[in-house]
Amino acid sequence: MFNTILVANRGEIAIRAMRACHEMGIATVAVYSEADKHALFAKYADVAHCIGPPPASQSYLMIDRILDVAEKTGAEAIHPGYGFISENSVFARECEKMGIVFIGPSSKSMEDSGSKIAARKAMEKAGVPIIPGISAGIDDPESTLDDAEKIGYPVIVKASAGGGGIGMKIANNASELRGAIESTQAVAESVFGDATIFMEKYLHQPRHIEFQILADSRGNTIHLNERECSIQRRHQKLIEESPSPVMTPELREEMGRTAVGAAEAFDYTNAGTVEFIYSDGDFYFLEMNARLQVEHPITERVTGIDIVRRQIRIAAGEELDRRQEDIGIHGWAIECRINAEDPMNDFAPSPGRLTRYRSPGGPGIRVDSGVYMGYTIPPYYDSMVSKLIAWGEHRLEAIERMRRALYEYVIIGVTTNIPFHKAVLGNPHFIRAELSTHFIDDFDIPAEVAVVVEQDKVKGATLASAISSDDRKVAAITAAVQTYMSSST
Ligand code: MV4
Repeated sequence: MFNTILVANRGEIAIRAMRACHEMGIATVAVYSEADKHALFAKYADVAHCIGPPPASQSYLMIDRILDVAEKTGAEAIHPGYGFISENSVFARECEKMGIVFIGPSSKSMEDSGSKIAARKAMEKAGVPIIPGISAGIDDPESTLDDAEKIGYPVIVKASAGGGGIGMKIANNASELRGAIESTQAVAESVFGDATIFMEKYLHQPRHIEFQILADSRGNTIHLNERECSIQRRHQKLIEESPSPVMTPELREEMGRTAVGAAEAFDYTNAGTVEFIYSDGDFYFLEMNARLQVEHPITERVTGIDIVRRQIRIAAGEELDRRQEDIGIHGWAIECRINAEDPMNDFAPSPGRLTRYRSPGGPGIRVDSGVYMGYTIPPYYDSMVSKLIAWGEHRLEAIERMRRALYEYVIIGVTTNIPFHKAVLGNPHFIRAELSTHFIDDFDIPAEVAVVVEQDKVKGATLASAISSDDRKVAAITAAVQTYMSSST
């Protein structure tokens, strides 16, 4: 086993990776940008090295500096977290060359799964269902128009180097398709430096269901069931749950077996996720995420398996200690991403100082966070404050606990999306599990959030007048209190 691991990431995920290291008796090295000098993860590590003067947003992409620190500190392995260099095959290859273990798949399998067209071809060959479409780059728009007639409109044009929804365009007819080809090509070239695009049939209002994979380097690949991530806004997931409400044991068996087949076709090792799109009882491969994902804790909660500890053991060459038949599902878990952003103002980021901070607890609650009271959230990175995970014996109990925890959460100094989560968790469609990737578009956010904010104000005012009879104090408390807590807690 490794003695020292460098964590090449920031925030809650850096802490998550280091927690596993500390449990396993492994020393931790953090790298941080100038902007993260006071971040919790830099304090949490055994040693922390600054790798970044401004621009702060670039530091965690500086391959040479990260590898320098690894050499200097004698780290034998690097945990990349998610985002930043986690799916960078060049970084993984540099690690391989230097004899440093990259805690993730090989650079080769990262490359093979990274190209969407190559992945479609590989999946076709492996017998994994793919969305009806063309498994080749578009170079002749005219023949593509013929192909689209055969597939049937609407179609969607995507960048081969893309992912996460960047540079996709839907076309309802031939003239829209001409425009979609041109604009997607331009975006693909400018964002990914690769203008290769392809086309698929557009599936209306699908659900997003993904399978967690664990694969060791000795030929064992298993799945840890599915997560449903249909509640998203502009390709950013906001609420995830496991299991998926649409799943049956038979469908899970089939999709799970397919996901394992997909991972094996990429020669995949370590933890990864196979994303599917689910529509009207059919499912199709969407992409392979070659990293640990933000939403991994809900899978940990319902399977009882610590995914990060398994990542480290797999990277050290150990054999998986579980077989597929050992994997169960215990209850239901939901994750809400708590972001410093304003749901009433188009989710505009709201960085700033956390003048008060108190996270929820009690039965079934897990909070993964990288912040503390008095910490200033910098404006350079994503706006996540924490991941709030609620577990219950069944879906409704998980929802009830999540709502209770959202009302326990005290975050003052920045605007958060907590009222948005309260609104969704109280929405009848959500409670009935009528989900789709269009849920948020069909959901009147300003109206629903306004109702929650108004109700909480009344609750706050009632509480405040019980605490104080000073009008100014009551007004201040009313404004601050949107929780079960008084502002003095
Ligand atoms: C699609 C689709 C409908 N039809 N492909 C979005 C992210 C990228 N990985 C692929 N995405 C989609 N591809 C076809 N042929 C709808 C989406 C999509 C989506 C997919 C998963 C999760 C959320 C989504 C939100 C909007 C659109």
